[in-house]
Amino acid sequence: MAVTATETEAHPPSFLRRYVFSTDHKIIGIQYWLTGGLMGILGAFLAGLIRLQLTWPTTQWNLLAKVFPVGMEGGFMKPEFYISLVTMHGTIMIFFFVSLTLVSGFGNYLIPLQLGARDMAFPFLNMLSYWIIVPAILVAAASFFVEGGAAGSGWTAYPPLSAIPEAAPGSGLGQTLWLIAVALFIASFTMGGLNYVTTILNLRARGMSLMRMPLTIWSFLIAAAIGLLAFPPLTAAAIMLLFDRHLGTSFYLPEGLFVAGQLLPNGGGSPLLWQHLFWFLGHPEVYVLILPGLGVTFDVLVPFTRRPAFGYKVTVYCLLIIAFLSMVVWGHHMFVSGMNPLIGEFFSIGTLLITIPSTVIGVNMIATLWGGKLRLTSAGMFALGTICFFGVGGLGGVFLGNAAADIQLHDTAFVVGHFHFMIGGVTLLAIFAGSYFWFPKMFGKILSETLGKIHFWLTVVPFYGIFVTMHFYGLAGAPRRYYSLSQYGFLDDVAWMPLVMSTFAFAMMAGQALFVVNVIKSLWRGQVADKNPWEATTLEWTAPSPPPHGNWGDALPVVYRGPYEYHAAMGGTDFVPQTAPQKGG
Ligand code: HEM
Ligand SMILES: [Cu+2]
Repeated sequence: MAVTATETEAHPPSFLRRYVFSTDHKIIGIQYWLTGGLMGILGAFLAGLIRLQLTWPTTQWNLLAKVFPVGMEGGFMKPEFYISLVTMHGTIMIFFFVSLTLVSGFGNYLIPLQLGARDMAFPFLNMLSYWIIVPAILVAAASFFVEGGAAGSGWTAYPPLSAIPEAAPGSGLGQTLWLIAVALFIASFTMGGLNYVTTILNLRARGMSLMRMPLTIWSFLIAAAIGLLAFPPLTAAAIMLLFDRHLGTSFYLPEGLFVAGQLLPNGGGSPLLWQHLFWFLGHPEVYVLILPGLGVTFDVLVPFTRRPAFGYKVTVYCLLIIAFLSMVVWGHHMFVSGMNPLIGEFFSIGTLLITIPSTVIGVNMIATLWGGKLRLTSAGMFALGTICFFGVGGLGGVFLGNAAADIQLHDTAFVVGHFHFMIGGVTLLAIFAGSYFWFPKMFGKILSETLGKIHFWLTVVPFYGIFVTMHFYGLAGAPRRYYSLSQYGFLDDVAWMPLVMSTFAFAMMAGQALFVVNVIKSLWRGQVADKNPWEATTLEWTAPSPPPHGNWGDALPVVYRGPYEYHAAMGGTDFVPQTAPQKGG
């Protein structure tokens, strides 16, 4: 299946086969990275609209009325448009930004390179997985322009709102398109997952034992495995939801529902069934995104501390334990669903157990810094930021994992603040850490460090500003997914907070423009990168920047040692690549 070097030289492929319908893992990785980046910009734009509404609910926005003539009729945001924005912001950020950039982008790019392979195990399947994502995105984007607008039942799509087309404007065609987009995403991610697991288990270079794999690879392997286990239930759930919507079944619909004064004929189903099936996917999905974030953080951190990753094996075991626990704690999203308190206790304990391996990983990250010779590059700074966000996010999780506290905090802005640190922040910073770090390999140019550092501060400071404030806004009782909160007297004391959050949000968005500028500027005339600009040890740094089709010329690399042999104390050449033979062997 894999390409050989001679095959590549024999017939140079056309432009279309080379850059568009390519089966080369590096091109596919870059396609995912770019597509995900564009979706991140779209998701941020939607977040901007949400913030506008929450901060200035009575202001008239004539320009926006021109862009969204229905949702912003007369310049004022309709409630149903607001909830569509929230739904699509969450959906796009999770499924089409973080999943694509971090997991599919870096995964496809790095797995063969860090393992010493020529390509993924199934290159055609790999190309197909990307080209299924494209229609998924088009379907999701089109839903903004259909009657009733985009889906409006949250990224969690709870029935009955999502199951009854007449329930609300966004429950119509927009919801059906949402389900199709998510189904296509799952099909694509499943193909990717099969490719990841097969490639990692079967295509490692000689000497690359499992315990010599970089932590990034471990995190992709584990993320792919949980993805493969958790996605099928959502697929089944989504098909059942489509049946409820279009074929008159009642999987999720109980008896006695009225819509517009009419009694619905459904009966016998339960909306809670969806919540179980959704969160059986939804919680592991969080780890499908966060574990690669942690893996990438380690791989970026280590070359800039010039010290081996502290507790490598323990980190691997902790990742495995987290993966296992992540499959059995989905009920912590449902504490208020009226579940038996004993079952709630089970989910609470499971959730709090996750804090143990998570803390160990955090401590290993910090211990990696101990005694190191820090090189504060943009990539290294983003990796340090990831550790901080992981800590803050984890602290919020301790509150929410306790059923007794969660019953107060559920569906408040506290939750939104918490999950933005974890699934928004850890992953966002890891994406940037990885981008600054591997950009030279991907494109042969180094990103500007000055712009990178300003970008770092304009990301991290506003992020704290927005989402720490959001925790307190939630503690004051502010509910999430409400299109206007100005009429609630109990929020008078904290009425200044939305402006603070929005100011930081717009500052942060402006800061992200620096990254786009940096990418364009550096591609155009950035400093040319040699093979190993960061003096790092893993295999990708022994290939040219960027590597040719087939990656390694005629001979595959051979691995003699672990991934992180740095000796800060040594001075001079303080690192030993994985391909350096052991002395006397
Ligand atoms: C520019 C930075 C961002 C800002 C200012 C922002 C802001 C917001 C706001 C205001 C809400 C809605 C709160 C509500 O009314 O319920 C929200 C929801 C959400 N955001 Fe973000 N966000 C940002 C980035 C991200 C990122 C990077 C992710 C990545 C995973 C993300 C994932 C979500 C999700 C899953 C929801 C929940 C949607 C739902 O309730 O169905 N956000 N965000
Ligand atoms: Cu969860």
